[in-house]
Amino acid sequence: MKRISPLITQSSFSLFFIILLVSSLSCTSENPEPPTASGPNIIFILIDDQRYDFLSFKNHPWLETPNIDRLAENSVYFDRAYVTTSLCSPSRASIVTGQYAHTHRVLDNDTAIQPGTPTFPQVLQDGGYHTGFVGKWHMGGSNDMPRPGFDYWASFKGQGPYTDPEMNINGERIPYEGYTPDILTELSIDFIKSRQENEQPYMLYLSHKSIHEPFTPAPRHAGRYSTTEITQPYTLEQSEGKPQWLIDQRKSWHGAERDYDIYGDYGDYDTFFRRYSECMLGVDESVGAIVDVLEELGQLEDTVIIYYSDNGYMMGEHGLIDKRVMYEESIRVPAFVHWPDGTSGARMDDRFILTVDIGPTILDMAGLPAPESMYGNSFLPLVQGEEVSWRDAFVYEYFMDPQAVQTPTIFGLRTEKYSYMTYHGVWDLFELYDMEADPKQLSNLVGGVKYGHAYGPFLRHLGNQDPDTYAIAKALDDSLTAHLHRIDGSRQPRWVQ
Ligand SMILES: [Ca+2]
Repeated sequence: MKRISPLITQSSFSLFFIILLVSSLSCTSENPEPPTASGPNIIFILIDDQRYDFLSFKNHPWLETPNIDRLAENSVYFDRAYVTTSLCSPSRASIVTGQYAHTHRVLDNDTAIQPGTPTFPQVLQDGGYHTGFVGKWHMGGSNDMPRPGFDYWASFKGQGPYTDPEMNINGERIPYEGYTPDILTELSIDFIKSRQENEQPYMLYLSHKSIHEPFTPAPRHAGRYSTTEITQPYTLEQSEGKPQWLIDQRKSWHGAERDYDIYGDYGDYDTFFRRYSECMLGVDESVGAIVDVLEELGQLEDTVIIYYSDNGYMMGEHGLIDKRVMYEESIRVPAFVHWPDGTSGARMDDRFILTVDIGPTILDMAGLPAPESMYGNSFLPLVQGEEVSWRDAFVYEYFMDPQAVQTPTIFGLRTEKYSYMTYHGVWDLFELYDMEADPKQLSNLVGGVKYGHAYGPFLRHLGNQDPDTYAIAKALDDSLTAHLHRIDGSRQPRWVQ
């Protein structure tokens, strides 16, 4: 038997230690300093329930939003910005994860994001950004504790109140007095100012709870529009060619034929509309205050400001109030990017951008790769005026909410020309609108189908009764299915199979 000489053994032993030592030294030298980030400061402002046309910038006849207008006029304004699902928490989850609701599975206003799901704030923090969150998080019921990915946290439970909120500041609950949107603004300004002595870039996520119900304007704005003449939308009375479930909804708590007493004691349509509008004045002042502090610090030109809303709002169109449905007032939102040093000038862009694009875009601005789990695309090339191929259609989905069962599960496809809406779990009409000829969505091209008591797939009845329109609808239907499959979705969601 060959024996190992003690000398060799000793040498091997010493060598082993030398390797260990070198390896240990090498680990120490590679053990990184915290990553450094070199991207711009980024402020993401999210408004709650602001519909796309609710800005004086968008030619609203009497609403006053001078501060947002001033910013929007000097921005790349996205005139066709949409949400992929029109409900607060599911939409907010799509924003932070870059995923559709069928993937992140925050399908109602109580569910939390699954632990471990990559979010853009987490990637920013890991990439060396200092990250702050101020306002309504709402994903996870009444849990107001700091979420992963944030160095600074100032939030509250659920929707939070409009006045005197108990704020959770970095894990400690502190009572505040005053109008919540003002308090969120002050905390945001404190955050911005606190970062001035630090070269590390920051990302501030200001997540307003306004202009959500119960519409509660700041005391200084209450009554501002009390004498303003309110005009109801001319689509309010229109119900011909609509699905029966939607006609029935007119009398529900999300319908225009009820008492407008959802959460607040509005009593009538005019009061309902006026209070929603007066809430917007507080949001406008908030944006103005953020702009003022950046100007004061000489940072308005090189700070990215992204403005978006988590969903739109029906104000009586088609007899509905609230959101959830796929009509434009519910899914289209105001959106712009103000970044004079990073863009090639103010302009209007009419390509489809989506909530799921926000995370990838912010990470792109920060010079960080988006996780593969994010479905959306960075619209930074659009902001910078580059020629890129871009989507010409997108999927919309909404999953029936146990707290609002009058709206069924929806799968839809919005293309440049058409808006196609299918309903899951109800025997009823689908909807198809030619958006070029009928932007207010009055004439349902498949609304004349006699469904009766025949039941069975809607498209089969359409094919029997109107072959020409069937050809259009079938192509859209196939495209919807293909689009859903590309994002790992299905019109037969796995959890109901
Ligand atoms: Ca909302």
